[in-house]
Amino acid sequence: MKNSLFHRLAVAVLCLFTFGTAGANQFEACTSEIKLYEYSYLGACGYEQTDTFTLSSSSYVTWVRIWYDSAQSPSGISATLTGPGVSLSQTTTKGGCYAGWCEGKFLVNDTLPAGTYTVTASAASVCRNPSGASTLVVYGCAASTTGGTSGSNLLVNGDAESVAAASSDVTSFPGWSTDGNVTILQYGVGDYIAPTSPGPSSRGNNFFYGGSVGSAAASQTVSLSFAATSIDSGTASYTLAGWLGGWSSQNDNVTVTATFYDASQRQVGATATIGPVLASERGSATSLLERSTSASVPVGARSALVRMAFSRASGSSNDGYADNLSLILTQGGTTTPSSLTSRADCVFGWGERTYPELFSPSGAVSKALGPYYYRYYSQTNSYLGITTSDAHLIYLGLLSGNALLDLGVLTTWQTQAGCQ
Ligand SMILES: [Ca+2]
Ligand SMILES: [Ca+2]
Repeated sequence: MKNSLFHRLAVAVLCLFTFGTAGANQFEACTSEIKLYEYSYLGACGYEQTDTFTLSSSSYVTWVRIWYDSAQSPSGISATLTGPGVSLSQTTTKGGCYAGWCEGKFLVNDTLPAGTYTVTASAASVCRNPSGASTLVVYGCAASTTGGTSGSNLLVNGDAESVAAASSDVTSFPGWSTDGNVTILQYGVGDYIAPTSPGPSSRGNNFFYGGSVGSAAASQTVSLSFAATSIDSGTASYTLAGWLGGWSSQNDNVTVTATFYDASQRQVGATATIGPVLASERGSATSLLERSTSASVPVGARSALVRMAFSRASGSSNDGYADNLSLILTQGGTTTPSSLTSRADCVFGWGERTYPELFSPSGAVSKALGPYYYRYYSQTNSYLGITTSDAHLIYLGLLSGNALLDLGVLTTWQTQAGCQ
């Protein structure tokens, strides 16, 4: 016998997930389009034209411009774009023309992961542009200024996982501008913090620390323009959160701040701060403690500068430690209580570690949409989420025949997963 409530909920969630996936693009449009890559020459004239471009970090790509000779290809050109997780073919949209050369607009409008991409234009008319304009230009937003979405972490590489497990110091990594001293290191290397030290249950491989200097800092700017209307009506709020700590009885520490700026780069409102976490708060144990602060986003804010500053008190290593940093903006009444989302995130992380055959790749970004909070796993085409109204764990994927499966109350799974 069909449970009608279950059925209605399943249909609702199916629609929601479908909308959430398809609708992601409209929320992540660039607030200020820039050239991500520029190349003056695309192959040689006379046969299929192929070239590559590289994105050094995950970026929102709006479109790729391919200049072509309109006299030779009066009806435009067709092209393909292939790379990590993408394979697109289309006839380019005709843009502006100059001296017989026209821009073919290859539309992407999606977030592309870091990597090398290949553009192939099947027209002999694509070659060096005699007007001097670059033949191949990739437009979009650097990931650190991507618009973002309500309810999801706006920080790029807030978890230090954008690089492989760092068995030795890594001082150059995506997302952050650093002074060259902030360092990513793997848990368990040397005498630093261990995988089993008190801290987040879902901590990945790596954490941030301050290197071997007295002061070290890293920062990134995130755009808040996607929520401009809510911000200016005073109904947007933010939560700055992270796990912060240090080593043994030393008072080496890290402080994380978020400073808000308006469209003219003038500071607005108060700066949000979490940390420092000193040795007394850690019971002199090498560990990470969760810290967060929430408030209304200052009216007029269009961007936030998030900065982690490490300070050394003892020894040679600057042992302020940080991981799982997040800045989350919520609009109107759709706020999910952060304690619920952090509990859900912990269970999601446990699910990823325990059932990689169901939930891959691990570390998917959590998203809030309406009364749901969930992660989508592209490799296994499945969802793991919660209903925020009654805090039930829900699954949708191959194992459930792509129907919603209610897995019961979250608290049961917290216990199973060892989450607080
Ligand atoms: Ca981490
Ligand atoms: Ca130290």
